Amino acid sequence: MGELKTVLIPDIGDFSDVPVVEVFVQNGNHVNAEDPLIALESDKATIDIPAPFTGKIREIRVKPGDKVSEGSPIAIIEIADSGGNTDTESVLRKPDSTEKNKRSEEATSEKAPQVITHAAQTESNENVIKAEVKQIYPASPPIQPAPADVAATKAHAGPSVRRFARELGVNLDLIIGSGPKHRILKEDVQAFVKAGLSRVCVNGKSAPVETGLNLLPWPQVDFARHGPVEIKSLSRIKQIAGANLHRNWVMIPHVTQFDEADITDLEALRKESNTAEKQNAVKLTLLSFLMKALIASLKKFPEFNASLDKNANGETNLIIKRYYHIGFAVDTVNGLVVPVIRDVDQKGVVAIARELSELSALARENKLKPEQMQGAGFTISSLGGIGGTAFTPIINAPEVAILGVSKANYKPVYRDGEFVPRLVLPLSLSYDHRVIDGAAAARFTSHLAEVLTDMRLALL
Ligand code: CAO
Repeated sequence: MGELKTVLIPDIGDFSDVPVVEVFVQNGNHVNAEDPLIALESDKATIDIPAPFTGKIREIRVKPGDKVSEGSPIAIIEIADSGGNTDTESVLRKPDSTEKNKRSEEATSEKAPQVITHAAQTESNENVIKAEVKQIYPASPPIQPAPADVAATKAHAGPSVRRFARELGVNLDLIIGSGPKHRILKEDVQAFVKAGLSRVCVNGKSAPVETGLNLLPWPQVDFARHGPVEIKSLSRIKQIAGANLHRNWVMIPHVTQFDEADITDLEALRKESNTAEKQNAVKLTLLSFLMKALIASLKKFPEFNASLDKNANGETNLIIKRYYHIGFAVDTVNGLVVPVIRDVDQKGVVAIARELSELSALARENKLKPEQMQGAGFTISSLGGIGGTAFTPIINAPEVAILGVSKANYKPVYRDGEFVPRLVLPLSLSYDHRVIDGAAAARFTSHLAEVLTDMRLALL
């Protein structure tokens, strides 16, 4: 039989009567030097008391709940190597000051603990995992969902730390502790939660939370150094419109759905109507038919004629408008303005065309009254008279969608076994993805294209 030595509580600083929270060993267990024997928990820190030497546990002198101070006996170990310390009665192992300082630094440090995955909990591959984790999360760990039964984890931690982790919903399997043998301390759990709160997951990896756009400053260039320049101030309309466009572009998650409508028959009807209507001096433009067709689609898909709104309790609602006021973008020398035709659903194509013409004339003369630019539920931006095949219009907040229209062109369309020339109108619908799903947007443009192809559908 080897030599028996009593292990005493070493110098644990100013602590006394510290409760034992966990005993890690049992009679007969083999322990290596530095293996934790018991854990103490003071108000400020969790302290592991390690075995001072390798050997077999012959007696345990403490149980959870006992209070101990420096010099209290913990256990009797039969030492394996009799060539070591031969002090027969007791061994008071004082951790050297460097180790003590390191431990207390670790206990109070805000440095995040390292993290492992579920599949990787064995000691053998721990170093590899630690290296991988360090690569992926150089500074701190990601938020991971805790398993349903956090207490069932095999992580190396005392009962109070487990309880603490359970209360916070932290999965201890995801933490490599900073205690001896990677024992998880309360501070490790706190650091894990802190790190999680300050990070978000992007593509499965953690990323710092940024509240602003955190952009680089705008480049300052002296253009005159590179050649002759002319300085022109922005019009008032451009300044106001620019600020609105900027806000809308930044704040609304835009998606643009592209589609095409066969307007061959519509264009024939429009041309024919214009011949007959000439006496009234109102030219029926494509835009007036578009507005009429649009009302049919808005009635079928009401969430496109809507606005997001926060109520007094901070809850977000969708306000669906049961009126149909349509804005249309007008290009003027001073910039873009958006007059509004009210109650389009109650007007015929001729009345719409008349109003379109009057309002665009007022817009170009800079004579629109504020009320003539208010109340739209949906906006059309038509560049068809100019050109282009498609574009991504910016939603006019607080609306949730805008229809861009580009130049119609004849295209070969395959019909009944042959290609036939058809006049095809490109549609570009930008929508607020917080309100409208992609499928709804595709249904909306398909429906609108159908109506434009056969305007009789607008009457149904
Ligand atoms: N495809 C092919 N031709 C088109 C067309 C289209 N989508 N839309 C209009 N046209 C034709 C018209 O038929 C007309 O030809 P005719 O004289 O032979 O009939 C010609 O182009 C001019 O039309 P228009 O532009 O004067 O009339 P409109 O009703 O179509 O448009 C208005 C009125 C106010 C929308 C337009 O003048 C305008 O200002 N458009 C610019 C809008 C804009 O800047 N949008 C960008 C905003 S940024 O998001």
